[in-house]
Amino acid sequence: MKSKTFRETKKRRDKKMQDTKQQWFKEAKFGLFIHWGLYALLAGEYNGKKTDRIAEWIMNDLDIPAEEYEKLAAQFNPVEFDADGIVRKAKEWGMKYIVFTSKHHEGFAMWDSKCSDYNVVKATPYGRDIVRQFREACDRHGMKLGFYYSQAQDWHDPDGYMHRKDNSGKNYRAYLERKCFPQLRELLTEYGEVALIWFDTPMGTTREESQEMVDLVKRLQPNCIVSGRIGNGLGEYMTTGDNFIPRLPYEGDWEVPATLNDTWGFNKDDHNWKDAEEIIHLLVKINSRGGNYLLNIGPEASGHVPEESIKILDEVGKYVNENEEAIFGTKRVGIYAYELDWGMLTRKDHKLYVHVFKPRRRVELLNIGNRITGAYLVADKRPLEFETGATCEGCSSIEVEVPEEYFDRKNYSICLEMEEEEPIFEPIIG
Ligand code: JFZ
Repeated sequence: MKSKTFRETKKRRDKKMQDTKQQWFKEAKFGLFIHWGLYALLAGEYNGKKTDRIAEWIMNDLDIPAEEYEKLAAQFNPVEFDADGIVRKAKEWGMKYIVFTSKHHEGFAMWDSKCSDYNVVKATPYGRDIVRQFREACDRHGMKLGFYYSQAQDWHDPDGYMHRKDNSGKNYRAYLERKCFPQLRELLTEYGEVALIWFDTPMGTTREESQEMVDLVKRLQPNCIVSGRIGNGLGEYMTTGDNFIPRLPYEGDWEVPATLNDTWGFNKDDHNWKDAEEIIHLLVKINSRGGNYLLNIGPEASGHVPEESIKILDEVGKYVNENEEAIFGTKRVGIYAYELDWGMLTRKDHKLYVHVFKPRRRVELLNIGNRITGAYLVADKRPLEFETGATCEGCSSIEVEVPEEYFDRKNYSICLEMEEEEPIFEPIIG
C-alpha cells in the first residue's frame, strides 16, 4: 500500500517534471521554421523542368541522380546570408523559437559534420557553418533553437530511405550507424542547448530504432524535446499534417507546421502567398485550440529571404506585438457554443481575450456565464465600459463598448477579466 502511494506520487512528479521542461513550448505559440538547403539553388527548376511539388523535394520529384545533385554543393555560396538578421526579425515578429533544417531529405548537412563530407563547410565554396551561425545569433537574442533532422529519408546515402526512390535491398542499420546517430550526436553535443529535434517522416523506422533515437537525444540533452514525427508514438508533442488545423481544441502539446505560400524550400515560381490578415487569423485560431504555429520561410540560395515573406511577417508581427498578452502563454479554450464571424477567443487564468477581426462599435458575447470584473483594450490596457445581463431567453450576455477611434479598426483584442479561472460556456438552450 505504502509503495503504491509512493509510485503514484512519483508518477505524478515525473509527469510534472516533464511538463516543466516543456513549459516553454506550451507557452511559445508562435515559431519560425526555416527550410534551407541545396534545393534553394534549383528554386523549383532543374534542366528546364519545373517541379509542381514542394521545392525541397525536387531531387526526388525530377529523378535527379545523387551524383548530379551533389554537384550543386560547389555552387552554394550564400553571401547574403545573415543569421543575426533572421533571428532579429523572428524576435521582432514575436516568435519564441526557431526550427532550422540541419539536414533535409536531400542528405546535405548544413553544419560542419565530422561523419559526412557532404556538408556546407567541406563541400561548398562558402565553407562556413550555418547551424553554428544560427546558434550564435539565437544565443545573442535569447531565442530557442531546434533542429529539423530527416532521420530516415536520406536521398544521398545509398542505405537511406528513398535513395533512388527505392527502399529494397538496403541496410538501413548501416545508414543509422554511419550517419544518422553520429550526426544527431554532433548536433546535440557541439551546438549548445537544443530546444527540440524536429524529426520527420519516419517511414519504416521500427519502434526500437525510434526509441534508440529518443534515448540518444535524452542521454545527451534531457531537456531537448522530440517531435511527434519521430514516429511509433514516441514523440513528446503532436505535429499536425502540414498546414492542417484540428477543428476541436486538442489536449496535449501540439504544433501546426505551415507555409506562407505552397512550398517549404524556396521556389521562384510560387507566388501564392497568403496575406498577413489570413496568417493572423490562423495564428489566433491555432492558439485558441491550444497549439503553436510554426511558420516557414524558405531563403533563396543567396541567403536572401524572399521580400514577400518579410512583408507578410512584418505585418503579422505588428499584431503579435500589440496583442502579445493575448497570444503568448495562452491556454486552449474549450468549446464555445457559437462560431463568431468577427473574432476568436484565447485565454489565460482569469482572463478571456476577444480577438476582434472586423470593425464594430461594441463587442457582444452570449452564453458566457462568468462574473466579469473588468475589461480593457490589450494594446494599451485602457479600461473599457461593459455591461452584463441576460438575453430574453435567459442566457448570459456581455457587451463591451469599443472606443470611438476603434470603430473602423479591425485586428485588435480586448481582455475580459473573470472572477473564475476559466470561462464558463453555457450551452444554447431553446
Ligand atoms: C515533410 C517533408 O517531407 C517536407 O519536405 C517538409 O519538410 C515538411 C515540413 O515535412 O512533409 C510532410 C510530412 C508529414 C506530413 C505531411 C508532410 N503529414 O504527416 O501529414
